[in-house]
Amino acid sequence: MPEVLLIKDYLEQQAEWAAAFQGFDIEVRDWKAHGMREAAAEIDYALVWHPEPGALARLPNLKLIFSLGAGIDHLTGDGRVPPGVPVIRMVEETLTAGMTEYVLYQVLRFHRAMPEYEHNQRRRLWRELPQIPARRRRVGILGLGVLGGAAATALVSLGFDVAGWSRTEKRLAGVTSCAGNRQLPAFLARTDILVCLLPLTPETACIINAANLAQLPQGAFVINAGRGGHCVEADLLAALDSGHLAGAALDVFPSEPLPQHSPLWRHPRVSITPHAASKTLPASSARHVIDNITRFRAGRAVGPLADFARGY
Ligand code: NDP
Ligand code: OXD
Repeated sequence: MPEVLLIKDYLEQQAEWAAAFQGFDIEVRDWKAHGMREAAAEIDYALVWHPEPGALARLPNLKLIFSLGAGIDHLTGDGRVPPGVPVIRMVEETLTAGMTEYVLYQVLRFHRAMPEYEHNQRRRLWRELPQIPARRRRVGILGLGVLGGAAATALVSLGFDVAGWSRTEKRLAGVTSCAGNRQLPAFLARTDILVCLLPLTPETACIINAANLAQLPQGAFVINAGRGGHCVEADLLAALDSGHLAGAALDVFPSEPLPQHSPLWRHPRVSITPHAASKTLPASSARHVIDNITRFRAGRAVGPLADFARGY
């Protein structure tokens, strides 16, 4: 009998998933449709996103849990992960490339004053704006891991002056490394465009707050593609309305979908995407799953593993 892999929302992209797993010795079932109670003992692996609390713990023979996203905050809630079952983060080239594209696009958009040109076009206003060379634009990336590191390297290749902030010091060609809370003020003070690519943990929650925003130079921009919980919305709006911040691009929100009544929707200096900076696509994420299951079956190391003590 083949082993069984459960996938969240498998049926919504069944053709893509089926093609991606074709030829691999596994039976794939939909997370919701599989009849959790009756068939619980048959499940070997699960590829999940925001599972119901306790649902994974009811699968007695689960060997590996795969997160459908790079973030694991959807699994940190009480009772979501059965003890002893390794959780593997989604780290694969297509997801990383998608985030690099998103960050490059948003940074270039602000760097080249595109929101202002678009505003002027609507007013039929022919006005050149100052052009600052990339080497004089300081980009600061909160989170210099897989995604932040790749975005930082791509920005360096375009000539930007890039720094990154992480828990531990990093060595990345052309990137100034700032580590820990002690170096956060200096990092913020030299950041014209702030990009958040942190995981959401108790230490990083609400990091985009009034006190930290005040340390950015006047006219700075904020790009948040980490998690909504990183940003205190009222503080961000106050900084935009006072003119301290010149603009924000937000992909993630504390409550998703962003509620209809949110003032962010209509704010003239905010641009919104629906948690779509980079998506987990079936073809590439299936390769990551197949690779790990193959390693697991051979008794080899799997990963990258989520570290729940660290929170990411
Ligand atoms: P990684 O785990 O590879 O990187 C996380 C980075 O954050 C590391 O550099 C880490 O430091 C740093 N960090 C964590 N905690 C702290 C802290 N307390 N202080 C300073 N730095 C800290 O994660 P990924 O790059 O793969 O993903 C990052 C996040 O991006 C995800 O958790 C998710 O929230 C978000 N994401 C959003 C998507 C979207 O579409 N909007 C898509 C994919 C991911 P160190 O290196 O020292 O450990
Ligand atoms: C992720 C996400 O964590 O899509 O991968 O948010």
